[in-house]
Amino acid sequence: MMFIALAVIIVTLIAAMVVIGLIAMLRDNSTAETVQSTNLDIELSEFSIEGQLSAPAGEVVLNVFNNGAIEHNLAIRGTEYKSEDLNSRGLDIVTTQLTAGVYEVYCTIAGHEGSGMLNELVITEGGEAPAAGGEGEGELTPAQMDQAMVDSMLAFPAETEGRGNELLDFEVLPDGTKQFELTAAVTPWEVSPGQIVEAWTYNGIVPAPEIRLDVGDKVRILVTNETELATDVHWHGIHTPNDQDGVSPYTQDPIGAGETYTYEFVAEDPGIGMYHAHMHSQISVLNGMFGAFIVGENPLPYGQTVSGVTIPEEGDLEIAVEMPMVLNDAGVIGLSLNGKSFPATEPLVLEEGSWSVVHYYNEGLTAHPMHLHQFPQLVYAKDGIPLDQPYFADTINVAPGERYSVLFQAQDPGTWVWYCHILTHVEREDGMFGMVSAVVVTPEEA
Ligand SMILES: [Cu+2]
Repeated sequence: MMFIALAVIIVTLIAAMVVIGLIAMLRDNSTAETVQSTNLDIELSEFSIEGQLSAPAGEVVLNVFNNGAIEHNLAIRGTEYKSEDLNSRGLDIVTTQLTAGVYEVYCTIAGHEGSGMLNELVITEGGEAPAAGGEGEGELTPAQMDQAMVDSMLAFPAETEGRGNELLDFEVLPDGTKQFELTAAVTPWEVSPGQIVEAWTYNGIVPAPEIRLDVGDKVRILVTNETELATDVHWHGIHTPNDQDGVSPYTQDPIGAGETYTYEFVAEDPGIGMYHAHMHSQISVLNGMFGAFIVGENPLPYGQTVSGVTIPEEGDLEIAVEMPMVLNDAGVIGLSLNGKSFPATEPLVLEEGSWSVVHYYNEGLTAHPMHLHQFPQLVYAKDGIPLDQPYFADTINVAPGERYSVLFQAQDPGTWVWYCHILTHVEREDGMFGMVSAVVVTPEEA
């Protein structure tokens, strides 16, 4: 009996193994005949599309990952294939059927393609090995790259429509109050020549109009919201009563679409501040709703000697140009200085020997080390607070929300470049762009 039982078990096991083997063989055959599927990992960021960008024809599965800080997506031009809009660290899997050809992949969010989110997806004939180096690089020859860099630099300064930081006019009311008007709206803005984006603006410009007050001014600011989202305005770095701080719903009701809201306070302290929306700031501020707000006189270190350099006394120190330098790196505006990307940035033109004051503001998402060739910059105020011990630096790292005020003397004629020293914020394979400007010093009149 035991012998028979053992024989039955052995025969059953052998039969089972044969059946499993047959099923596996059948499976292999069917897979090989029906579907050739390739998985590609593609990474989105500010502002590039990188990763595996080559596959044989057939089913191509795109694992689209947003490694940037702001929202992005991926679309294949000329097809219906498009990922979801992905928040930072978001992933979407897009299954496509593509025939051989070269497809443009891009981000459909306004301004992102123009800022660099464009690449090529190469689909080869089925069965061919993917082309080597299929990451969209090496498309330009070294000579072409040299030429593109020179051409982009010689285009500076390029004309574009619109200029930010214009001084905001006000009306003086019978009781002496200075009344300003701001309108928040989505309006076109030319970031660099031909690159027109749907910016979120105050009074149609990026950066918003500069507000200047004297200490002690009574101020009234009417804010009309023509965007579709509710908003508010925070006076960053300016002392106000709590109910004027602009943080809805804590300190006020949100300003709904189509509504007008009035802020009213006394500018009691000097300040080098900025103003921007607080609600939905990751949309509105990054897309352009920010501006400079200055109260009172500059706290310059008159007569002080710093690192062996004596700053002239008040009355002897004439400031030829005082300007805001507002940094941004995200939204539809992208990597920019005062709302413009090189070569549309504006040079600071100074006569030899003249003095200039610059207030750096960072309204973006990452720090930018701002470097000026040749002239040491005397950092005399941080966030509008005068420094007891001002210091010279040639590179000033400005983090989001910070302000640094600097004084420098333009001592030598020539074009001196002035830029963010994070090199990918200023150069691409196809030339210079983004956070670059220059101080142009003209020889002193004989
Ligand atoms: Cu930078």
